[in-house]
Amino acid sequence: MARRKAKQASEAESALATVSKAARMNGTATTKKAGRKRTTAKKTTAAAKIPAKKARGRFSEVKGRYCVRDMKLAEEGHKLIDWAESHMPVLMKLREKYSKTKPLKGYTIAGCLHVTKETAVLIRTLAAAGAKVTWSGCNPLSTHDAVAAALADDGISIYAWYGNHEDFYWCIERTIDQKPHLTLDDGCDLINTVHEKYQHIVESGQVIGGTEETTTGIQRLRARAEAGQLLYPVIAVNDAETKWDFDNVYGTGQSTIDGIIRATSVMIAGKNFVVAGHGHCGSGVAKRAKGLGANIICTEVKATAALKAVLEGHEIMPMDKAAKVGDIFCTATGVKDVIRKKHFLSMKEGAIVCNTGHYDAEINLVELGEVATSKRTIRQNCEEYTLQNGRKIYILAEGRLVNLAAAEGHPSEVMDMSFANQFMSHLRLAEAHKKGEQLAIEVLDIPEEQDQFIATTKLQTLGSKIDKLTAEQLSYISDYNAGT
Ligand code: RBV
Repeated sequence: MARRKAKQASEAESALATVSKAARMNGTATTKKAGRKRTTAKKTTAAAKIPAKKARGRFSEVKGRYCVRDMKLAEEGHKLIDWAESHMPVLMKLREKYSKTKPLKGYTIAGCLHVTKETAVLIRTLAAAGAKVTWSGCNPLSTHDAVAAALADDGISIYAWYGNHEDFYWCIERTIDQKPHLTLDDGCDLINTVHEKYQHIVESGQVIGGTEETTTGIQRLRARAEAGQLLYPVIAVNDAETKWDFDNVYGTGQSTIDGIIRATSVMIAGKNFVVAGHGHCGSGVAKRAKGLGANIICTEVKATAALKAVLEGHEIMPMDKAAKVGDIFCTATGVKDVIRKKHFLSMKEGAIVCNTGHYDAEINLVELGEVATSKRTIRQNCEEYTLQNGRKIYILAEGRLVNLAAAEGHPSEVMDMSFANQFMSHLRLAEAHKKGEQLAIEVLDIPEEQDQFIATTKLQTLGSKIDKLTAEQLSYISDYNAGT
C-alpha cells in the first residue's frame, strides 16, 4: 500500500512499476449549427474539454513508456482488473500455463484495442507469457482512465486516455516506436498505420504477423488482401465461433442496452426500438431489447438476415419508414450513412439515436448539423439537437460505439473467450516464426481445434458437462450407406 501511494505521488516510478509488474504478470497478485466536425471540436465530457495536445503536459507521462490521464487512478484500476480476472477463467488458465514456459519471450506485441478491464487481463496474460507489450486505445471514447493508469503502474507501455480525439494516431505511433513484431488490432487502425506509414518495419522482417478482433476490421483486411495490399499474415479472431457467436451477439446485446440506459435512463419497455442491421451484433441487440419489452423493428439490406429477423418475431421495414415510427434507433451495420438527413427530418420528437457498429460513420452527424438549429449537452454521452422543424433528437456518445463509450463494453465473461482467441493466435504466430514456418500472407482463419478447446474449457469453468459420441455413433455418422 505504501509502495502504491509512493508511486501515485510521482511520475518517475518505473523501478517500482517493474516490481508490481512481476507479481501481477505471474497471476499472483451549446452552439448554433452543429455537425460532426463541430461535435468533435466540442467535447461532451468535462475531461475532454481541453484539447488533448495542450492537455498532454498535464497528463501522467513518462516519455518512451506511457501517457495516461492520471496515475492517481491506478489503485481504482487495479481493483477493476482484479474483478475482471475473477470472471475470465479461460484466459487465467492460459496465463497460469504459459507463465511457466514463456513462449512469447523475445516478442514485442503492439495492441490497439479498447482499454478496458478485460483488455487489461489480456495484456497481463500476454506479458505473463513473456511478451513485451505496448498499447493504445482503438476508440477515442472507450479508454477507461483508471485501467490505463493501472497498466502503466504494471510497467506496461501504454498510450491512451478517454476523450482522445486529437492524439489518437500519436498514441498508435508511440506503440510502433517500441518496434513490435506482432500487432493486435480492433478495427485495423494500427495495421493501417503500419501499412501506410511504416512499411519498412514489415519489409525489414521486424513485423511477422497480426490479429484482428472485429467484423469491420476483417472486412477491411479482406479488401486489402484482395487488392494485393496486405503485407503480413493476420488472423481473423472475430471469425472464431467462440468469438462472434458469443461476443458479437450476447456481448453487444447486453452492453449496448447498458450504454443506452446509462446515457439516457429511459424505459425500454413499450418503445419502438429500431435496429439497423440484423447480423450478429444487431440480432443480439434486438434480442435483449425485446426481452425488456420493446417492439422491435429491424432494417436490413440482406434478404436472409431480414428473414431471420421476421422469424424472431421482429418487424422488417426500410429505414425511410422506420424513421417515422422509431423511439430508439441503434445502428449495427458496418456501413456508413445508415441514418442521414431525410431520416432525421422524419423522426418523432424525442427520438434517441445511437450506434453500436465499430466506426462512427453509421449516423451522419454532418447532415444532422445541417438541419439542426442548436445543440446542447443534456448529460454525459447524450446530446440534444433541435431541428429546423422544431423537433428534438438525442444522439448518444457522438455516434460512436455506445456500448463502450457510455457503458463498459462487453461483460468480462464473454470477453474471456474472445481474448483467449487473441492470446492463442499470438502464440500460433510466434510458434510459426520460431519454427521458420512461413504463414501465407492473407487473412487466416482460427483452427477448429482452438474453438473447441476454448469452448470446452469455458464449459468446464461453468461446471457444465457434455456427452461424448460412442464408437458406434461415430461410425454411424461417417457411414454413407446408412439411411432409412
Ligand atoms: N469489445 N471489447 C470489450 N470489454 O473489452 N467490449 C467489446 C471489452 C470488443 C468486441 O470484441 C468487438 O468486436 C469490438 O470491441 C468492437 O470494437
